[in-house]
Amino acid sequence: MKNILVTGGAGYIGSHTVVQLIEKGYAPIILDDFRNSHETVIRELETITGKKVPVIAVDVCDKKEVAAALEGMQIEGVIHFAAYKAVGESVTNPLQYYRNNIESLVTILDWSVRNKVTNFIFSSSCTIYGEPEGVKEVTEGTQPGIVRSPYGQTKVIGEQILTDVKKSGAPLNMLALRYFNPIGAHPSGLIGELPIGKPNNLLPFITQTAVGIQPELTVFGSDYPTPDGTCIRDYIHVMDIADAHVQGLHFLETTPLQDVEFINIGTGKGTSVLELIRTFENVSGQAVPWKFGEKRHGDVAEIYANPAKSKKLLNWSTKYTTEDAVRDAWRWELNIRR
Ligand code: GDU
Repeated sequence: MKNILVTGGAGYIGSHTVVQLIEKGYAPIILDDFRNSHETVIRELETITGKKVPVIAVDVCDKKEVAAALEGMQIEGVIHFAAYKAVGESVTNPLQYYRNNIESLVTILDWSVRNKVTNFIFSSSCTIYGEPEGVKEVTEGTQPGIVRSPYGQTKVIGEQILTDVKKSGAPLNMLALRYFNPIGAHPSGLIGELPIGKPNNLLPFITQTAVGIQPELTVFGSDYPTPDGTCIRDYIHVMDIADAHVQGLHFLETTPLQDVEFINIGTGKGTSVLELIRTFENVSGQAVPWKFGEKRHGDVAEIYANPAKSKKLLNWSTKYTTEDAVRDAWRWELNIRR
């Protein structure tokens, strides 16, 4: 079995990817210091998969500890999720974001090159497109607009680091997957997104409002140039994103690459804020109290993926609908509140 190191493997997308790696016959090893995740996730992963999941609890930025913990291990592939991801927090605390997100990538890439890892997948984001002028459906070739948050900049710089490492002749085969808006949870309801404090993202805010933890949802902005005046995003089930990593590994294993490949991971379908609220209400039978509020600084009016490249290269497409994702997020929310 191939050992796959999954940094941030106890986190939201990481944990779902670990499940699917195990189901597809890989041997994932989680490297996570649990600063932004919960150790209970490991137990749930073992319940879902029936397998013991090895965990290395070190900070991925710590070069010495990483090297010591991985000493002698044969690692075939690395999937690097470990990073901070809150856009607003990155604006107030940019240095924390630059230090953590860049240092972790540099450390694990350096270890990977030195230890002859073959395949490497980096978590990028549609945030690297900023607000591209006059374009709503973005392809990997779309000319990006200005990227406004330090979080977004860490993804732009991360992609550049991959490119430069490849150009230097490193034999790594590398993919950067640009996720759109991940939502949903494992259909078992055992793992999902665990926002710490008040959620920043829309669907966790909706589900927390429905259970009464948040009194009311504020819809940021009502006069965007979209059919209902609210922002449009490409919401994608986290299970589909996890699957894209497994397909990504298959691709890397069979295709020696001359350059880093950058690939959109989205559904190709845009959904407005009001549409997502309505979908939630239909699926759950719960009303969500909401009101319109001010626009949120830096929000793009409308963006969704052109997923053609992911289909072609990774032989991947989504299997879950928005309804499935909302239903699974709701099951997860009810499960953690019991
Ligand atoms: N929204 C609300 N009310 C809320 C929360 C969100 O109306 O309480 C709206 C936002 O204004 C936006 C939409 O819901 O129109 C989605 O917002 P999210 O915060 O869930 O997602 P974003 O599209 O802003 O952010 C996502 C990722 C980021 C980054 C970014 C790239 O969460 O990590 O990658 O996409 O644009």
